[in-house]
Amino acid sequence: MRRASTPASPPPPREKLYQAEDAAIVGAEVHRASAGYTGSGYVDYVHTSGDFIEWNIAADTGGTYRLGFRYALGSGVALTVTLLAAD
Ligand SMILES: [Ca+2]
Repeated sequence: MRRASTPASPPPPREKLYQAEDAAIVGAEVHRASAGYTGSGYVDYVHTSGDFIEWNIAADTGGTYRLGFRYALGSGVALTVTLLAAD
């Protein structure tokens, strides 16, 4: 008797964590005063405009990847942030 094969489940997603303080930082500053950050600090936008963080990420293979983005904002402060992705 031949048994039906079970389709192989996809491999679990591989996760990589990219810290802001390790990226290219323009205008902003690395700080450590506020608790709750991961890595060796966090990047604080200190100017009203023009500050940015740039990660250069090389994927192992082509395909679709999911991106998560974690940030915090101090109370009483409004900040508009734009997240851009390019290939
Ligand atoms: Ca960090």
